[in-house]
Amino acid sequence: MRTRRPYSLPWSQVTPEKTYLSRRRLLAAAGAMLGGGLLPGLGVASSRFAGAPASRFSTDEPLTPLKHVTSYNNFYEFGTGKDDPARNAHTLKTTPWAVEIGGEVTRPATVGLEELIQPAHLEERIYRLRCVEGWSMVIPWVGFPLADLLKRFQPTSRANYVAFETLYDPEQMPGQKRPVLDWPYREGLRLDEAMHPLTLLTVGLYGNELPNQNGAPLRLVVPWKYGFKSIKSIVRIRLTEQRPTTSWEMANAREYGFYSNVNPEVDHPRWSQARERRLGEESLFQKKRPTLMFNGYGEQVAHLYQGMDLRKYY
Ligand SMILES: Nc1nc2c(c(=O)[nH]1)N[C@H]1C(S)=C(S)[C@@H](COP(=O)(O)O)O[C@H]1N2
Ligand SMILES: [Mo]
Repeated sequence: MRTRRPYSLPWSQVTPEKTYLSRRRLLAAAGAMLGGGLLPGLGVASSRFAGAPASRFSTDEPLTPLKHVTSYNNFYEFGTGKDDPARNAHTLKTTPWAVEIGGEVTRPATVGLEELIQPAHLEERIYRLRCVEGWSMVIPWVGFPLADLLKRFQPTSRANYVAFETLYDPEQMPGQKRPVLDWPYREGLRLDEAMHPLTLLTVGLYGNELPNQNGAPLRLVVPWKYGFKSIKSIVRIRLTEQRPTTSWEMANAREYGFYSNVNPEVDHPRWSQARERRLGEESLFQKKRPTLMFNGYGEQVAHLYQGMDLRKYY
C-alpha cells in the first residue's frame, strides 16, 4: 500500500505563511460579524479566544460565513431539521459543565470545564468538515489536541479505544424525548486516531465560545472523518479495551461504520460521497466540489489505515 497518495494535501498548504493570511481573513470576518450585529457589544479584542495562535494544520481555503456555520446544523438532541438546533439549543445550560474521564486511565477524574481547558494549549485551527449528507464547511475552530488531555489522565496499557458521550438530559435537550437515536449520542475513536495531532477538542469558533448549536461547551472535531464523528456537548470520555459502539452504528450498521473516514470511492447507500456542496457557495458558484480522500488530510492520516480494506472498514 502506498503511503503518499496523489489526492492528499501537500504540506505547502499548511505552512505558517498561509495561516497568517487565514488570520487576516479571520479578523476581516470578525469585523463583518460586528457589522452584521451578530455579536452586539463584543469587539474582536473582547472575543474570548481571539488571541489563540494560528495552527500550522490550518487550511487556507475561504472560510464559511458564520451565519451558515451557526444556522445549518446537525444536532439531533434539538430536532432533526437543519434549522432546529439554532432555534432550540438555547435550553442547553453550559455552565457549570463537568467532564468525566474514566475507564482505562491511571488517573480517572471528573473535571470542571475551566480546569480541563489549558489556555496555553489553545490554538485556532481552520479545518474542512464534511457531512456524510454531502455538504461541507471551512471553520476557524479554537481548541486543543485531544492527545494533550488523554496524556494528562494517563491511558493504561489496556486502552485501545476512546468512547465519548454527549449530555443526556431531555429537559435541556428536548429532542431526546423521542427515540430518534439511542441516547445519549455516543461516538468512538481508535486510540491512535484519538492521539493524532489533527484530532481537536474544540471550545470555540470564529474567536469566540462555541454557540450551543455547534456543540457548546466542548466538542470533538476530527476533520478526516464524516461530521457525525465530531460529537458535541461532551460529558464523558472513557478509554476502553474493546471497540465501543457508536449511536449511528446502533441505528444503522449497514450505513454507518465505526471508521467513517471521508472516502469519495465508497458511497453511503443513500448519498454519493464523490462530490460536495460547500455551504455559502450556493449562489454564483453552485458547482459542486470533488470530495478528497480523507477530506484532504491523507498525507497526515493515511498511514493509520495502512493495509486495511477501507471498503470493509467504512
Ligand atoms: N451530540 C451530537 N453530536 C453531533 C451530532 C448530533 O446530532 N448530536 N451531529 C453530528 C453531525 S451528523 C454533523 S455533520 C456535525 C455537525 O456539526 P456542526 O453543526 O457544528 O456543523 O455534528 C455531529 N455531532
Ligand atoms: Mo453529518
